[in-house]
Amino acid sequence: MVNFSLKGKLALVTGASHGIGYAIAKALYEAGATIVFNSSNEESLARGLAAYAAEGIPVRGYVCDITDETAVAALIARVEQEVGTVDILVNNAGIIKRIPMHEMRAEEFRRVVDVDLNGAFIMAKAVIPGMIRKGHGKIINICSMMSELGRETVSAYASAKGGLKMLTKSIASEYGLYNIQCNGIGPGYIATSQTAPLRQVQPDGSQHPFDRFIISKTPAGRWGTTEDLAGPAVFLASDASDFVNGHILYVDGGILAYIGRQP
Ligand code: NAP
Ligand code: GCO
Repeated sequence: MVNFSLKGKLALVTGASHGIGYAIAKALYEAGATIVFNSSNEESLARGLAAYAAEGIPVRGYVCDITDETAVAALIARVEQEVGTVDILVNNAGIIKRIPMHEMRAEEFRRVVDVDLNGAFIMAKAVIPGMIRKGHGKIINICSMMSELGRETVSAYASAKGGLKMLTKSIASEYGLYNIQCNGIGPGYIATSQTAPLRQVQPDGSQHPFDRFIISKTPAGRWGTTEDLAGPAVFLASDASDFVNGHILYVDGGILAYIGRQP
């Protein structure tokens, strides 16, 4: 029987107070993992802890900005002291700024890349030594459609997520010998707070044009839900994927395969 169980494993999911990170953390818990997560601030952490408690999911949460290497080192040391060595890292935390590139300030571009790419590097660098000591590890980077495609106003985000795809392949290449597998999940368009502006009903009550566009580009004819990512995350976190390495698993309802529905 293929082993999808995460029993006995410790998973750290970044930015998991809500959204995709929360759904992935819940799925890993339901597969047997112990869950720890971080938020960037106390308020979000408190909301996340309340949400897990409401569902009866025991978690430990910490405030930590993933772009702060000193804070991340302290986080991992604290997790190792309080819970154990991280077996599974899900680099989920991320931001987006939708600004036409010629209007975007360099510090805005830098911030997106700092969180979405450098943050994932910092987190992975912090957990790899423990994974080497344990003789195994799973790193799952949450990439994007924008790891493959561009679109207007998301130049920083696409640049970061494209880099995250290559960071995934780099970690897979450098640490495969230590029985560490690093893969990515590339969600399609998922209904979360991050994409809420793209689905907002127009002042005249009509559907957002981008909402209509994504539905026409998705064979399934719908936005993804955070629950659509649960199974792929459990698979990539489990022993069942021990020979899958450096792969980006697109969970996009078929967007990347489809020319789009005729209007
Ligand atoms: P979200 O609701 O905006 O959640 C993102 C999370 O990242 C927040 O919980 C936030 O933490 C955390 N975060 C941001 N900056 C951080 C920092 N410096 N340090 C620590 N945590 C930080 O977004 P989402 O839709 O769930 O997306 C989650 C991931 O999936 C992101 O990487 C996103 O790029 C990616 N993605 C999303 C979609 C989509 O359609 N929604 C599709 C493809 C990929 P707090 O607010 O709790 O502090
Ligand atoms: C956007 C969206 C996308 C999604 C996701 C798609 O503005 O185009 O926010 O970038 O977040 O990354 O996979």
